[in-house]
Amino acid sequence: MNEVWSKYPGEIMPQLQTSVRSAPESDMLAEVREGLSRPQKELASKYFYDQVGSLLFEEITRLPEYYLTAVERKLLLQCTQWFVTSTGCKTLVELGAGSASKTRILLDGMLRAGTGCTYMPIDVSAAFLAETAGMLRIRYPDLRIMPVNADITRDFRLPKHDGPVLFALLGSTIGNFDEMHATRLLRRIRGQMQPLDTFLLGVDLRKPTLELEAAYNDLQGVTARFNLNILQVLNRELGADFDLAAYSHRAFYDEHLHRIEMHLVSARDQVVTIPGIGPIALTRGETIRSEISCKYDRAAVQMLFEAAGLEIEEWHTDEHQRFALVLGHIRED
Ligand code: SAH
Ligand code: AVI
Repeated sequence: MNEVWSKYPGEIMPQLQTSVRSAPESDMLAEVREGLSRPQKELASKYFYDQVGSLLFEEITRLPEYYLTAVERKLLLQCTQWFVTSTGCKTLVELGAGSASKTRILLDGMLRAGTGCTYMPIDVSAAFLAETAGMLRIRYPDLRIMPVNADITRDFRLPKHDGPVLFALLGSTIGNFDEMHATRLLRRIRGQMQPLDTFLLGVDLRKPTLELEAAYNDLQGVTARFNLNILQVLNRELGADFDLAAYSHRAFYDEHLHRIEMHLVSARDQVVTIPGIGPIALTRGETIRSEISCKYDRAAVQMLFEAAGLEIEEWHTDEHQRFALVLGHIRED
């Protein structure tokens, strides 16, 4: 079954769609217009993930400075058997699945335990999602793989599936949302859950600034290329005329807000034109914020869960408390 579910009822996305957008163009245009008209110009980080952006993120996960992926992988290797047997999950629904490389640990566990039969990766990056699904179909011929091309910041529908379901949001993707949007996202997940379903969250933990800033300012400049790619996406998708050579990458940790902020810094006074938005002036040194990456501790995760109607069941972390896997369920009032 070589198809990708779309958020549009009745429509199956073509396998090789190259657009980063799963929302109609006017939504992207409206979001970009709104973000660039704020005093601190801003772009939604979901627009990083066209085919190039998705590949650059994969490269980031292999960088020595970007410890997040390696630590989370180690935790998954330690905990998967327990997660799979204790939850009895028959379906794994993963939000923002990417290449699903770490997810294979969970899929192997589900197959070993004989509980699982369905994997539903959800991602906004349509072509990359189709590739991930294709690779997994070859590797796991006995698994039902049902990719869903959707934007998790909007309401989405899931195809019919068996329960119990393990919903997973890994890789610290929750960090890319501020408190209000993170709460909304978790509520949306909570809204899809049945009483026996569980939720697995991967969060990056608060730690010294030096270590965090190194992870977002790698020496090979891959994160800088990832950051600049968002402008390329706007040029292609919206016909904007950003001159990529006139921007540079900046990432820093805000210790008060407990988050990395990633910006694109304008090298000179310049005017960018985006059809349907018009001319946008940037002064030399002015920045566009392209991403936040919030860092958590247990109390902050607990507050987030409570606000979303969820409860922490288990908290697993590594020996240096760099990253945590949090298992949760619906909170009974
Ligand atoms: N879970 C993987 C990938 C994390 S990168 C890991 O742990 O390594 C973040 C992923 O979320 C990307 O694949 C990106 O395309 C996807 N993504 C980002 N914003 C999204 C959105 N609003 N809706 C759906 N997917 C999104
Ligand atoms: C996908 N997300 C959790 C990554 C992060 O760490 O916030 C994206 C990223 N940005 C720069 N490096 C990686």
